[in-house]
Amino acid sequence: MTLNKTMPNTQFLKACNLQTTDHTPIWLMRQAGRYMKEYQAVRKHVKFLDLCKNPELCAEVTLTAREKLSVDAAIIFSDILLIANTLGLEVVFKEPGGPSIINPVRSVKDIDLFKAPDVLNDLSYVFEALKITRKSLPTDISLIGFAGAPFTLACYIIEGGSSTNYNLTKQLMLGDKEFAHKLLTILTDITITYLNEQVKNGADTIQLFDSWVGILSSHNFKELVLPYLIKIRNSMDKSIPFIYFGNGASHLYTQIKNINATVYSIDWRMDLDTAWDILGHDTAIQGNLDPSILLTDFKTIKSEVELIFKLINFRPGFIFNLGHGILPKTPFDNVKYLVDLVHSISK
Ligand code: 1CP
Repeated sequence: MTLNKTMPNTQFLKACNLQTTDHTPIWLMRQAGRYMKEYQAVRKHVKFLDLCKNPELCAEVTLTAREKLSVDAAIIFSDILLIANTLGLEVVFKEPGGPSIINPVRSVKDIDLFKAPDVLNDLSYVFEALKITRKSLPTDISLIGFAGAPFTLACYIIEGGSSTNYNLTKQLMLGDKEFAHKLLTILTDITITYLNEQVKNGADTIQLFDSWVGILSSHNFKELVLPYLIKIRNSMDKSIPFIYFGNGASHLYTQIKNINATVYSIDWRMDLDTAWDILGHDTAIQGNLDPSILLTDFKTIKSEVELIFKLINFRPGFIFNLGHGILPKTPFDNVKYLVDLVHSISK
């Protein structure tokens, strides 16, 4: 944790801690990616997984996106699925297509075949990338480490890749609670080691991505998923902001507030002021611009940004972001316009 002791209080960290800031900090989920020509240029020569496992290149991609956009935080370039390798699961990346897992997990027997996890060694390239990035990052800019939340990881691990409805995941997890708890316990434990090691290597903030949690009913979430999220949260140093992103999860907010996160990252489905009322004004909020707004034009972007500022009335503890990641077809100029606009309006 020595690296963090030397870190200044960035505008982003101040907002996480509900302090007043010089401007509203902004960063964007998936700020490094397909929509950016510099990223496309790197990917022309390097396969996605080779990029993820190359610390110097990951640092370069992370820093380039941060600089080009002038956002207040960098998020380390990596992927939520890489952690599956430490259990002996083979992640591949199909082009076109996306990530998939060659040996999906569908029974307690499959879980018993996991290799003994060695997070520190198997994911050392992520920790190295964080160290390199932190060294080159301006001291007034935050560095966010991240992981997939256990349920979202379980979705991919069970289905073997993306799915439209994750029905197989629900069938197996809701139908066999022993299987569900066994899998979620293992995923929780490796996530705890993974996140704490990211902090040791320079991440000053952690975000947990729960991209698919919204498919669960409130009572299944409470019984099956919430205890693991609380366990992860309680394993982390309280001085490190902990951001929980639950996508499509506004029906779960009364449960989600029990995670006791520093910041809740919200999607666009519920208006910000209503969401904040439910999640509680003792925590910071991040979000909630619909990513498809960035496919439109400056005028539409401006009116949506103004609406968000009207809803929060410049209250401290707000971090501007999208309600989900930047869509691959988003024009770069629209993204840059958004960042500059948020900075200028809030100054
Ligand atoms: O070059 C390419 O086409 C690769 C596209 C890509 C990128 C740029 C993937 C494959 N992953 C990433 C990087 C990534 N993934 C980052 C770091 C970059 C940044 O944010 O600037 C992060 C934070 C993630 C997190 C991630 N991966 C999530 C959670 C956030 C979300 O979008 O919901 C998820 C669900 C994944 C899985 C994944 N990896 C890649 C894709 C295309 C997907 C989604 C697959 C699906 O549709 O379910």
